[in-house]
Order: sequence, then C-alpha cells, then structure tokens
Amino acid sequence: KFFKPQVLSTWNHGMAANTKAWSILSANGNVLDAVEEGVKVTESDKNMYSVGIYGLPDREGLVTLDASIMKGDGSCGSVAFVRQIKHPITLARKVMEKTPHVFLVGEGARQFAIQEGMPLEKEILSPHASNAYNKWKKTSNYKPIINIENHDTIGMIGIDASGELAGSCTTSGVAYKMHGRVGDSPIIGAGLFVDGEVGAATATGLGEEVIRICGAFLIVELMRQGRTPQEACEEAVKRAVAKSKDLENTQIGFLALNRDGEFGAYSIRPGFNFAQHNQQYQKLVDANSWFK
Ligand code: SD4
Repeated sequence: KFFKPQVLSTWNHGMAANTKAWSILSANGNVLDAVEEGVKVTESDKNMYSVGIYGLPDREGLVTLDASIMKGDGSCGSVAFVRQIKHPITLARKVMEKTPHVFLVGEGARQFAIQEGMPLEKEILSPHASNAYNKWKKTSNYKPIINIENHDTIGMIGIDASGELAGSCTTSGVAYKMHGRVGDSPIIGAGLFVDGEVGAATATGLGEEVIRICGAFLIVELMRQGRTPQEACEEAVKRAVAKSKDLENTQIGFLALNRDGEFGAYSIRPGFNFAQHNQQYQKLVDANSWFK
C-alpha cells in the first residue's frame, strides 16, 4: 500500500498523464516538473471534454480554463477564467515562480501569459465541443450530467523517492457554466492542497460542493490528525454529502496521498476512478463510494 515514488491522477486520462509524469520521476526528476508535464498531456489532448482549450465551453460558447499547482513547502500558483492558453498549468506555475502573487484571473492572467511569451490559441471550439454546444443550445438546460459532462478534470498528486510532494489540477470546468464561473480546481485548499509534512489531496466533480467544504485542505488536515488517506477521503465525502445543496445531481471524487506514499480515494457515487503509477505497477483503479 505504500509506494515512493508514486504518481496518482483522477480519471482514466490519468493513465497517459501518469506515464509522462513517471518518466520524469523514475529518472530522478523533480516532482513539480512531473506533475506539470503530466497534466500537460491531458491539456494537449484534442478529444478532451473537460480539460484544456479543446474542452466544452460555457453558456456563451467560450472555453475558460482553471488550473493550480502546489509544492510541499507551501509554494503555489493558480489561474482562473483564462482563455486561449493551451497550458494553463504552466501559466499557474509561472504565477508561482515569477510573481509575488498566487492567483491571477481572466484578462490579467492572459496578459501575464503574453508577457511570458506564451502563445495565444485561436478561440474556436474543437469539433466535438462545437457539436455538443450546438446540441445543448437547443434546450439550454443547465443540468450537468453526472460522470459525463462533469467528468474530466485532471488532478495529479505525486511523491518522489526522497518523499517530496507536489500536485497539479487543470480543467475547463463544468460544461455550460455561467460566464465567469470558477470552480474548485484553481482554488488552493479546495481542488488541490499539498503540505510536505503531511500529504497531498486533489478533487474532481462539482466544484461548488468541493469549495463549500475546502475539500483538499480538509483531507490534508485530517491526515495531519492521524487519519489514513483513505479515511480522510471518506470523511471529506461524508462532509460534502451532509452539506450538499443538490445531492441528487452531485458527484465528487477525492484522491489523497500521504508523505509515506500511502494513498486513498473516495467519491459520492460509483463511477470515479483514478490512475496509479509506481515501481510495481501502473493501473486504473475504481474508487469506492458513499452510494453503492
Ligand atoms: C469544476 N471540479 O470546475 C471541476 C470540474 C471537474 O471533473 O472536476 N470535472 O467544478
């Protein structure tokens, strides 16, 4: 159950992302590089629905992206509501490393990207996103379909051989969100939290419900108090279930890792899985859930 080094990512696209991250970790690379380069694979995937510029748009037909990155020493950076940037995770890292701030949003984040020499992508929907959006416009019904439209954020947490931790999280957010809506993924403590003395956690699913309970921070604090990563994820889901404003339509999945390399995962309903890569194996694992 304990693996060091190791990398864990949400959902099945985490397999390809982990492969990239592992290539860095297994070559004694930096865990921060691993979690950045890993999720860039997902951001580059033209078939994605919920990560990167090829993802599904908001109600206005615009793709707006959220991302965050964090290290065990408390260094962190995020961007939200940013457009035309192929690798928001890299932009989040630049916020962390090159500014006195931790969080840039919207036009300011885009300006910073330009200043850093990052290319602006054309603002056109990918073919699958455009089809889906045109179909959605016929009814304009805002009800994300659990585990489908709401399904693909990548959160990645990793530990290297020396026990150093880092995490990353990147998304285009829930499909057909209101313009300007920001989810949990770029919010340090909600979609991602890392504390080198304890562990790391990340979240996927309906961000509103994760923000409400400070999901990732809660899990790390529970681990600090002695819970295993699995127990901490289960307790956080219990909290989310109790506080949910729309339990019928809510899915959340949590993934956690402690500094010993022990891991855990749990979700509200069945269907959440995560990818795991370590020296012994790489596989996709179905998480247990509150509802069976
Ligand atoms: C959000 N948490 O923006 C993201 C969406 C997501 O899997 O995780 N999808 O609320």
